[in-house]
Amino acid sequence: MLEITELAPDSIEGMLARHLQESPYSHDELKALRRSFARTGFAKVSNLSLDPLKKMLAEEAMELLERHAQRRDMRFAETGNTSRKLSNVRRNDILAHGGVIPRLYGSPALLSALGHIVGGPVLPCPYDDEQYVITQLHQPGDTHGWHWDDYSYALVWIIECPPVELGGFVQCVPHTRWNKREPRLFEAFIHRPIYSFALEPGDLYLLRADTTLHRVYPLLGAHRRVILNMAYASPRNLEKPVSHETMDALWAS
Ligand SMILES: O=C(O)CCC(=O)C(=O)O
Ligand SMILES: [Fe+2]
Repeated sequence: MLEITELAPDSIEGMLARHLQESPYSHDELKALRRSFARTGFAKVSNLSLDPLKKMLAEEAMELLERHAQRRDMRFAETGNTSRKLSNVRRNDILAHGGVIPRLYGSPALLSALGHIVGGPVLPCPYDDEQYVITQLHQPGDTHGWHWDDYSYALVWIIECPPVELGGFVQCVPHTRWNKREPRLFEAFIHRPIYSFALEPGDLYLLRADTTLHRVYPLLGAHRRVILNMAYASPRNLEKPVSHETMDALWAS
């Protein structure tokens, strides 16, 4: 692992490592984040990054969207036929044409900070295509409908987001399992509470994405909501094969 002193101080990775080394959360705040993550599958971790980095990342994401976004309108049997109405930029286009996002994704300082919150190792996603994706909702009714992710953790950077009354907030049903042949979403809704979270541009949140059923509430009008999702694996994901049906279809060209 690179020592912080080996990173150029003005490099993107260096800025993030220095920020994280100064510990953006107190002991008590960290405890509260861990508790929220374990209980609800969700933790707002906006302080993990700093404003200049958020700004660089947002500018890159908006530029990539303009050039490489693909519109999707799909439903998946594996998640109970819930909708995906959105535009996205795939990982390979982000890697080929971006700089900030691929460099932040693998930052050892970031992985270590995330590990402190989840209470175990957080690893780069072994399936390259799912490592990161930019997603835009921008038409009335656009939604990233109820689903689980293939890998354990998602770090989501909120780049643009309408006020909560206009939709676009996140809902979670934690401690649920994805059976791809029989997803039975309604059973999850009946047996577990649904938690809802408002978000603003500049927020970051961490999700236990493989055991938390989650969605983005449909937009009520033509407002723009843009996020970058960074997916990470747990050691458990590396032990048994993971299939990728919904994500392969969603990110296909
Ligand atoms: O847009 C969001 O906040 C969540 C995105 C998400 O669930 C995903 O990309 O898998
Ligand atoms: Fe997701």
